[in-house]
Amino acid sequence: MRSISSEKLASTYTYKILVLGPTNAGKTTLLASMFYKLGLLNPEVGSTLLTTSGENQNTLYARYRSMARGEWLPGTNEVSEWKFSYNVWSPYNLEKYSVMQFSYLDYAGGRLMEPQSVGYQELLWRIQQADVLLVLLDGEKLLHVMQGRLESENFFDIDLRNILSCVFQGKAPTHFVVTKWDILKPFYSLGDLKTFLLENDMFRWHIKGQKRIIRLIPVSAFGDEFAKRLPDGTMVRIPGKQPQPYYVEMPLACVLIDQFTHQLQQPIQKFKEGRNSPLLSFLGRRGTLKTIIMLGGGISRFFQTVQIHPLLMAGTITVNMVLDFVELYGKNEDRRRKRASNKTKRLLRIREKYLRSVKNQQTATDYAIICCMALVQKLEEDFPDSFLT
Ligand SMILES: Nc1nc2c(ncn2[C@@H]2O[C@H](COP(=O)(O)OP(=O)(O)OP(=O)(O)O)[C@@H](O)[C@H]2O)c(=O)[nH]1
Ligand SMILES: [Mg+2]
Repeated sequence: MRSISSEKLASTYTYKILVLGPTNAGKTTLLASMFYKLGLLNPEVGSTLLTTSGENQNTLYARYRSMARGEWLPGTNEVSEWKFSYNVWSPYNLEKYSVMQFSYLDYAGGRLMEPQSVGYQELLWRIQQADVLLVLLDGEKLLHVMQGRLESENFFDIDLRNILSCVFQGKAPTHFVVTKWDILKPFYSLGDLKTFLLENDMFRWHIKGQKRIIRLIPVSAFGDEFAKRLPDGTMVRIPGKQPQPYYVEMPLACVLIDQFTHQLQQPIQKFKEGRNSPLLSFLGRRGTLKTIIMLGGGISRFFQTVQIHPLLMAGTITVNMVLDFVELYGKNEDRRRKRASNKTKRLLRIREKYLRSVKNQQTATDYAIICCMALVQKLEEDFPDSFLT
């Protein structure tokens, strides 16, 4: 039986997310719409609930409500930290289990990113501590740049230069989140955007050769039906329509999977570099992740020195599934595209089955992991171009 202390440890295990982006990129709006979507039961994401303090909840709902009324609010322009608890709710025994925490640090862009600014050293420290870095790119601005209405140097040199040079001082998985996708989508696909970004030397040099996971995630806090964009660029609400945010939950869903994959890389590297017998080295070079872990002494021994959610490793069936799921990260694009084919339905069936067995924190964590896998799978299926590395 699992001890109480390890269950407590699991519920307080915190994933640190650092959000960076120029002013007006949509950082606060993303947070408000993500909370709106994940803070209530929603079959799209599974039987999970994101909760936070009463004060945070009021602030985020107020932000979301003004957005839904069609009030385009001014930026917040400050550094703010938000703490969330991720819970699983069982409709079978009517219990709620807290399985992990997320700390979401919204770091305004601009001057803070400049090496001479007062907070620069602290920012670098936070980048190194983060489990995942979210870099928000303003979708509307990108549209203007891609249409040649704004000099691309403005975007790359002013918005991105400082962010890229900070972000790549750390090693954490990095998600480029393209906000306001509702504005970009009628004109360009994610593939067009990926090609456009990679044509820029500075962007390509930063991305190429990186071992970390780098994703490109399109999100919309409004959805496609809520507002109309007039030719002069202003947004007007379409009467009677409500916002239908889409993909706003994906950055959070990717955190757990990408942090696990990232943590796996260290012991794998160590094993490959270790002075193993020729037979072990041979098997390690050619084997699957599971073979390497087995050769490295089993799961708990293999992960001794890295930071992983304690109950993620303990659920033997789920750890097996997660290993299969992340197996293809290091592989070439064709194989990853193959993974992104038609598996969401299967994962959703497994998710339903697991929900029935949720009865303690271990089973709740297993269920939460499957929910995240199903969402990541959906993202990759809908957008095979969302891999940047
Ligand atoms: N059409 C559309 N507009 C959006 C979306 N997300 C944000 N916006 C608009 O973009 C503007 C800026 O959003 P904010 O969330 O305040 O941006 P921010 O990055 O927090 O800005 P600062 O706090 O100044 O750093 C607001 O007027 C939002 O309504 C979206 O998904 N679609
Ligand atoms: Mg803001």
